[in-house]
Amino acid sequence: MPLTRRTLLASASAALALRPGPMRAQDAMPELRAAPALAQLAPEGYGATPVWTYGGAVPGPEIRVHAGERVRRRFVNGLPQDSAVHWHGIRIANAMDGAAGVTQDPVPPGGTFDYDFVAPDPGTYWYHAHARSWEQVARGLAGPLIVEEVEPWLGQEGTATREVTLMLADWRLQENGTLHEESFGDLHDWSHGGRLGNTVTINGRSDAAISVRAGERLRLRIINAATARIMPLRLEGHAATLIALDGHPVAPRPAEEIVLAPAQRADVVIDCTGAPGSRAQVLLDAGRGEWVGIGSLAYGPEAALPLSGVPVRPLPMTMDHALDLENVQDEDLLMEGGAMGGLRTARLNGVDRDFRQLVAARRVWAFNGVAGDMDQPAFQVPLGRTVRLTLRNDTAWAHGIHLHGHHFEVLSRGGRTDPHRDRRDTVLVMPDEPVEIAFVADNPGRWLLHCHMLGHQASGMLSWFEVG
Ligand SMILES: [Cu+2]
Repeated sequence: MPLTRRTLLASASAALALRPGPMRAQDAMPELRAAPALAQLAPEGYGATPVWTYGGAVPGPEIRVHAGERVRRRFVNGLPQDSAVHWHGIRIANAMDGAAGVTQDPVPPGGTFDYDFVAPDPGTYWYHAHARSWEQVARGLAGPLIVEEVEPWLGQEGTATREVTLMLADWRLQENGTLHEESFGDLHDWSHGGRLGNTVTINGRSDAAISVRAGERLRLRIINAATARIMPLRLEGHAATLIALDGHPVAPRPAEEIVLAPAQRADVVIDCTGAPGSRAQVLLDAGRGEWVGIGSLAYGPEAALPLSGVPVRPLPMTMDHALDLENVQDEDLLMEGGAMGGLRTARLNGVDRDFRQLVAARRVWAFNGVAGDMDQPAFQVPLGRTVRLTLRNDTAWAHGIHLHGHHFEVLSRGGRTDPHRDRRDTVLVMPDEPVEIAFVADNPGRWLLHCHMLGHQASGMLSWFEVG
């Protein structure tokens, strides 16, 4: 048979058919399907909750890669609404960012979109819907995205022997287990602290029991996937050591209490000092210092392992780029509006409106005097320039401000230098406490900048910046 392109292809495909070896990476495009499903959020005996899921469960499947590897997923939209998937905290190629209407067209019901990107930095990340996110995330569309260190950290001297992901979510459930749908988009919620739920779950259960063995040292990857609830957390009877925030390594430090705004993550190490057969509660401050159990560490009956006894080994520091604060572009982000905020006017559809008109249009917050208009960026910056952004909260509420595509350093809070200078992708800004952050604008494109209280985002706290 003469060797032609046609026969070459025919024999190649025949060979493939005959040798069902492992699929090559470039052939595989695993599906990530969003679709309605039932989830047993409340304890057995209560009704299951109709939710929206990735892969049929809440949280969605944990995606795990090593730093520098590609994440590839064919998103399939089995929802009754347009959607898109955002990969929160990943310094991602702009076209893969999943911001519906900004970096891609929304994916219609029945449609697909292929996400294919490199995850450059190790750490604890997550993915979630970025279309009507105030509803879609509250219905369950979120999952963990874990980027492992290139050189294994787990199992080394002073590290942990095992790790557990704890994805926390906040649901507004009715007696029969269904979501309270009538209050989706409630403007009273949006103009206050956002849609707060009445049931907090860990990994999709309101009575989660995390199995542990006495004596072992654990790395906990904690993710706040709530749409509005700020979560102060404690582990009853356990001393936690903080090792990373929003994926970024920090010099290990004691953390008796961890406060996670929506979208924030913390990695902590704990020594399981409880007795075999005992239980320790995961405690959440539900407001005004009222600590409630939202799950537990459940010790198995096995005899205790010897405690590690050595200091917690830090994660390898991985960030490569340095801030150039000598030659910096200064920008401001002024937050205004909301209940008790005294906002007089803000621009909407290019025209200044009074607060009554803003309420009628369901835009009750403003960034720099603009109530969610997207025609102009908040700022533009040349590629590679360092930006120092001062976040000023002139409202009566806390806001968790998130920048897409970049990681920033927290320089100061309330006018005082931040002792830790943590690197993050989401920062909690309290009323009347300006926060200075800085980042190298090293990722070209149009990037969203918004409050991660998702009802706030939907009602005015949304803008964008352009790099390059
Ligand atoms: Cu907010």
